[in-house]
Amino acid sequence: MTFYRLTAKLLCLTRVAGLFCVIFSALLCSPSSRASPDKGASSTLASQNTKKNTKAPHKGLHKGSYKARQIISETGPPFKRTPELVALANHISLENNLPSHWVLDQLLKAKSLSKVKQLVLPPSVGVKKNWMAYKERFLSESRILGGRDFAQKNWASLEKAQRLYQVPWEIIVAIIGVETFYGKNMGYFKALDVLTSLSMDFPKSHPRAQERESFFKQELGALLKLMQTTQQSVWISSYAGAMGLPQFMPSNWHKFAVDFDEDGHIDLYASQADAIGSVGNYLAKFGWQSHMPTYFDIDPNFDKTHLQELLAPDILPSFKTQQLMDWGLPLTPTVQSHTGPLALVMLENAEAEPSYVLGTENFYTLTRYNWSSYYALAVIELGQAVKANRALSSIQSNAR
Ligand SMILES: [Ca+2]
Repeated sequence: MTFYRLTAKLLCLTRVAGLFCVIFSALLCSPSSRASPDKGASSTLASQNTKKNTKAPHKGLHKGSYKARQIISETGPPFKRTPELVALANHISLENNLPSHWVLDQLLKAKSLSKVKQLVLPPSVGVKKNWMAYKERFLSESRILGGRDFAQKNWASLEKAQRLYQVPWEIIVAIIGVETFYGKNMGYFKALDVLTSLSMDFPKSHPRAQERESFFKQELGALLKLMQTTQQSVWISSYAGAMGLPQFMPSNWHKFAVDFDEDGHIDLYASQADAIGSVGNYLAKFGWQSHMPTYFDIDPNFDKTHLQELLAPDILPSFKTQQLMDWGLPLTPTVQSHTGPLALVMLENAEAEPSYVLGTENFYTLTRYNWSSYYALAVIELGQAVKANRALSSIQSNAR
């Protein structure tokens, strides 16, 4: 996720550097529109964690699940049976219709992770966002070629998802590419540890501590429900609890995950098909519209007289094309023929002039996956690059 997070990836060769790059990236690109950074943040961490694991996968993993290159490498002291922990167990039990003694038993197995409490804090002020740096990181040659290979391997599933959900295959590939580098970086925490830590000890210094703590309690309940339903005890996640190839939070696993390879169970770690279908389903449920562009380019030298009004709705498409023209934006005939609302999206480039695009409702839908315009545009451009590379490979193959 997130973020933001850019060139820092290159610095993530060690775990310590990984922590640094998460923070650095967040500073660079965390968009103001982002109301819920956790998912994005998790993905970014996952993406940035390039450290290769060589140990055997955790023995607790359920057969057929994520067996992995990743291992659980973060731990801490176990939670004690305090009144607060018992109260949390009772709360989750009631909310999710789970046996309270079973919930408490699970929470007593969780470890308190001080690291995740640091990672969920927002970036300190002073570092400017930088779209160009962000883009450079996510549109690396290895990520583009990885997307082409992922598409090649999963072409039947991608075609099926595109047909069923009306979401372009390259968008689905790009989301999985940005989130986890096509499954290479799905995190190295136990989701139970992460979500219990963030439910019990969410940092009070966070500007929205109460809201975030409540969010993580809900996600902890959703995870426990998954654990009980599947009888799988270990779920690997990012530092914010995002899981699998598409980095779904537990509640999203319940709401949007699908058994796309029809083998009888949903596995977003080991089944690339299930991940593909689930991403398509997620975007469809959030209103993806077939054949609608995601954004239009705009000449950055447009009249800035009404810039404040234009940026006020942030990424929410709010303006008709006539309104934009009335305020002096030079719209091409193609944009003028667009019938839906548009948003003027500004992406900062550190000290350089910002970039602008006109986001459509599909652009907005992408930000429902990760509440960031930087994220959405990176996904779009990575998808375009993967699609172009695949087409080029096909031409070269046919020429041989
Ligand atoms: Ca399946």
